[in-house]
Amino acid sequence: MTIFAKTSTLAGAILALGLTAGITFAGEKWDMPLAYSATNYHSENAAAFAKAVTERTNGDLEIVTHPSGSLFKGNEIFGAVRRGLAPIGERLISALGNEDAIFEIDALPFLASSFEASKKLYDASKPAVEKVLDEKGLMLLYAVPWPPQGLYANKPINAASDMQGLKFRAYNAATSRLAELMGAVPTKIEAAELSQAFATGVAQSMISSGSTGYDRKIWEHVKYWYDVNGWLPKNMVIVNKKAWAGLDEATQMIVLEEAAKAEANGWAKAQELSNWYAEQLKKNGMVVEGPSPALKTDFEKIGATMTEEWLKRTGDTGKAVIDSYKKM
Ligand code: PCA
Repeated sequence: MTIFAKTSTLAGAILALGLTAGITFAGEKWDMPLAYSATNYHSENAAAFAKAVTERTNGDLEIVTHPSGSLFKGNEIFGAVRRGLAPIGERLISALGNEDAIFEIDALPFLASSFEASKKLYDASKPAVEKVLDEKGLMLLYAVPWPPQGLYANKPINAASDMQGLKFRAYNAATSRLAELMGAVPTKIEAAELSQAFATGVAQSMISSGSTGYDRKIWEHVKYWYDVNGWLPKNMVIVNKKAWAGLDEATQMIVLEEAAKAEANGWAKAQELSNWYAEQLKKNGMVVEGPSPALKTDFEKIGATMTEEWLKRTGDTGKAVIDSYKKM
């Protein structure tokens, strides 16, 4: 007994020493919370970015990703990075409408509904997004889109009126508003909790990409996906400016270079996987179709209403971004 106790104390002491030594000599460790599953391309891209930074700085800056909302839940990540609880993290831009309405530009239906248009919208909105981030003590590292958004439902939907009363899983204020305009009943649920929500009947429909449907094996719960091609919201990786200032210049350069690579790789991957995801939904028994003309018209009307509402909230800033996007 005594010997065991002594040994374990000794082992503990050695371990503690090792850990301290590790922290002292191996440089800084940045935990990077992510909201989406480890196998999703956003998370894989972030993990590749983290690995590249860690290797190129020889461990002076070690970045460790935490997918699936395991460190902070999706809706906590922005606040955590802002308060410095995590130095870096990834968040869906359009879910930050409460922080600033400009972030919702990413989920205005039919404003930008292809990868090409979405890239233009990114370029047009980036200065405004970066300005707001800067005011909040944050910096943008990179942003990557989700594939085009479509309508998932547990029954055929031929017009917006078929959505009347359906429980709708929303991922931001814009999708909640869209649900309301269709007569559906929205509840905000993070992707990590999606399967549970559909399994228990808390959700019967949602708008999201084929990517999230695939990740969450949505075919176990709903049969229909209408590829309405509404918009392509983006995730962004942000860093706390105080944490950033703590890095030496050479390390900052490496992070920026790897962020640029991650952005390019992420856009390419999203595009490459877009059709593949739709095929997987089909292979697993789902009906994957374009929207009926009536549904398309309904969505376009709703999109126009939402853009108008958004312009009222963002005023000149929003208008300037839309104008510069339209000129591109
Ligand atoms: N997937 C994320 C956001 C957009 C998307 O395609 C989600 O459903 O939470």
